[in-house]
Amino acid sequence: MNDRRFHSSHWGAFTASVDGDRLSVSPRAGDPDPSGILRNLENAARNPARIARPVVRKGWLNKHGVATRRSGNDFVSLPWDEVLDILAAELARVKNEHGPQAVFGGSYGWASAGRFHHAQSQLHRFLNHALGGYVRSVNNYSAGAALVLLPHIMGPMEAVARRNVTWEQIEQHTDVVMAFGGMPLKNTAVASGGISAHIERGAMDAARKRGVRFILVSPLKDDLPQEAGAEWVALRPGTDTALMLAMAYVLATEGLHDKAFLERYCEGYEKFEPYLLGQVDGVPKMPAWASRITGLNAELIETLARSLVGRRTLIVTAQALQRAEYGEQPVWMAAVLAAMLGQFGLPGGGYNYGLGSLAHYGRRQTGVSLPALPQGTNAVRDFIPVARISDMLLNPGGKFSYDGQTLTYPNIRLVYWIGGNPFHHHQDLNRLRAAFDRVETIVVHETAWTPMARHADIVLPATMTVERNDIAGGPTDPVLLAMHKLMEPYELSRDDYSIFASLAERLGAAQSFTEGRTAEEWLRHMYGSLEDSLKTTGHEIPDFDAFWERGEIDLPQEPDDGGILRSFRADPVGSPLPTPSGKIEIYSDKIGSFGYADCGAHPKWFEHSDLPRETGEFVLVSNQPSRRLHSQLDFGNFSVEGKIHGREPVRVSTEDAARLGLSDGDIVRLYNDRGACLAAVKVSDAVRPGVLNLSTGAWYDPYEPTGDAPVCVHGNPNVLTRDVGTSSLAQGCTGQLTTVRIERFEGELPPVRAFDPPATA
Ligand SMILES: Nc1nc2c(c(=O)[nH]1)N[C@H]1C(S)=C(S)[C@@H](COP(=O)(O)OP(=O)(O)OC[C@H]3O[C@@H](n4cnc5c(=O)[nH]c(N)nc54)[C@H](O)[C@@H]3O)O[C@H]1N2
Ligand SMILES: Nc1nc2c(c(=O)[nH]1)N[C@H]1C(S)=C(S)[C@@H](COP(=O)(O)OP(=O)(O)OC[C@H]3O[C@@H](n4cnc5c(=O)[nH]c(N)nc54)[C@H](O)[C@@H]3O)O[C@H]1N2
Ligand SMILES: [Mo]
Repeated sequence: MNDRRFHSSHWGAFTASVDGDRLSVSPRAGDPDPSGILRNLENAARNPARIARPVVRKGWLNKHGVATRRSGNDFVSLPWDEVLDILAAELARVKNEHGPQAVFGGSYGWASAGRFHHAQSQLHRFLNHALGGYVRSVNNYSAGAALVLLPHIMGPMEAVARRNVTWEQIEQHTDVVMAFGGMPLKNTAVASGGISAHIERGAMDAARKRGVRFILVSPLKDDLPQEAGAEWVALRPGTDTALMLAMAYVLATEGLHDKAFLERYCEGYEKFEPYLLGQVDGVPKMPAWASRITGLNAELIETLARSLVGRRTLIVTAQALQRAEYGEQPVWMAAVLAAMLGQFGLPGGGYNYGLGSLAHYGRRQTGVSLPALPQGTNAVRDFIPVARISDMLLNPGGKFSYDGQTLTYPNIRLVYWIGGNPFHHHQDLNRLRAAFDRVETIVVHETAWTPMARHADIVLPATMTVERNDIAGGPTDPVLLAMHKLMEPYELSRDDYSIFASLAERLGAAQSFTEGRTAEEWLRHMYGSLEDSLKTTGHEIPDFDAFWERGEIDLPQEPDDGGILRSFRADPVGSPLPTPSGKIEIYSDKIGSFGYADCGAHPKWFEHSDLPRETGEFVLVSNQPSRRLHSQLDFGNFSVEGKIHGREPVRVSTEDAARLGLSDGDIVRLYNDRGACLAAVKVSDAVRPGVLNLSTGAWYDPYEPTGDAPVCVHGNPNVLTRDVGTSSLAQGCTGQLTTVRIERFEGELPPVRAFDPPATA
């Protein structure tokens, strides 16, 4: 096969042809700034890290129904039919003995692009039809705090993040962009569902050329691209709320705040101001106060605050800010600061949560909702906020707070995970291992031997997208893309759909799960429903065969209208915000009524409990990796080329490296009370002193897998991070920041075995 065919991924659309065992991948012709991450696909599909055949853990086969430690690699390979029989019987046992509320099907993760073969949709549909339901998870690791907070204070996250300020508006209208956490191009490489064109570099370049001023507030200088020409404000991580409060203090005390805007469009500024001025706690939130916390010069804070007034100013916060303890506060305080500047709802002004964190934001909306696989009905009511997985497994029957409710953790016997990697996404991996030890059975479908697959009892090999046909599209992308099958399935791997169809048959649910359709028939069916909904708005698209042949078609786009914030500005009475007061809630009676000590009725400065206090301690920033999406295809060419001696690089500031006597390529051990990992030093001027930067995504590679707290020899930061919620309000993930120590690794260097498949009998 040598013809080029169309395909798509979360990091961009492409065409590809097969060259022996490799793919030759070219970015989609219309993409002005494609991502290097595409190169991870070159050597992926026939990589030895793929899972070749279904396997079962020997220890589990001998005594299943009993919780065990799963760190060993004692797998036995069995024929598909036999494994499916064993798994169907186990699902039936758990359901009959404990009910579907003993099955955790939250299965968080990004899976891959494709509307039909979307792993979680397949799993949830299967569990609903075959078992009657499952314990689910709500929210995500990305925006755990913002998803819960924003509806209380402004409106749904989508309205604040997605349908708000666009790159087009910034190019034309904005004077100043103040970006807390930046808008790194590495992050806008990605959008779930696929991207036909990466526009962010061009947009920042054009804006800058028109004279837009970019201010980057971040511990890392490369959180904005060169093209933005930004001023770098290198604050201490975790202290943005203090900086924002001090800027607000300057506005309030110098009478620079927009009183008319606060009066007309906001609720409760007068209840917040006494806190700001120090009348409540005796601590005025003045620049000198914030200077001690943020490490920034007090005059700089004053100048920054004044320089935002009277201009079309846009405040942006990266998602990273809220992926930390008290993560609700910077999201809320950024909204208050923007409200005091009065630019909300004006083109290119106000506040856009998350702009620049993903390529979903800052674009026009697709004018039709894309078809999705129907999920059926889940009869189980129990759920967890997604990052409370270890808490749930370790505390069955335990109580926890969430968004004004007191909920109970269910008692989970079986965990079914597909399309996600908890050993990538979750914090405190040693605690996670202990939590999984409490479960009777873990089932995983995976494309490759990820650490989660190694941790399962039943491992089923799944196809990659390049081995099946699908359709890709995103909510803010103007192109619907065909994902053509490029290669045959690897070894004995099967599509998740076909695996679930076989299981459903064994559990008497074949017809309701498949509705009698093959995968190809589902694709046509889903395309048909898109055709139907477009027709109702007077749009025509070619039929499925023509679309398939062409490889892509354009979808209608919504106008760039600023969404509900713009209409609220135009008419606050006729178009109120969907909050209790109908206004921006600087003060929320509702949140106040929950009585939480860690998130009150207005934004406040809380000092993080996990930041350096002693000499020798550093803040570890574990941000998103530039060479891959999360842990996906960590064995791919582009990802591997970024490693040093096969290990993940940790960036150390030039100043700290000199003081510690470290240079490029040195292997170091990063450690704290929770765990330790090895990484390779990269000295950098882009890192604030006192900060270390180890991005996420290196596959967890424990040196002694059966030990209690083994060293990860590959460089996974989540052996170090803390597993606590953002607050009682949202219980979001707090993985971004933690305190560590660093030392040169002495002794014999252990090999990296992360990508070697386990030995299988
Ligand atoms: N310390 C720290 N931790 C973090 C973060 C952080 O900032 N710091 N960020 C967090 C964030 S924002 C997120 S979103 C999470 C991401 O966490 P995840 O989404 O869990 O990470 P991925 O590596 O994308 O996992 C997707 C998995 O799905 C598999 N997969 C792909 N296609 C298929 C398929 O068709 N079928 C099956 N069965 N499997 C498939 C891939 O091989 C991969 O293993 O991580 C979070 N973790
Ligand atoms: N290449 C690539 N792109 C991705 C992803 C990926 O895995 N790879 N993942 C995607 C996903 S799922 C998501 S949710 C988004 C996540 O989007 P974000 O959460 O915004 O991404 P991060 O890279 O974790 O963090 C952005 C920057 O915030 C800065 N930062 C960290 N802590 C602080 C702080 O306390 N204050 C300030 N001012 N800055 C801080 C860090 O320097 C970091 O580089 O990225 C998406 N984009
Ligand atoms: Mo995310």
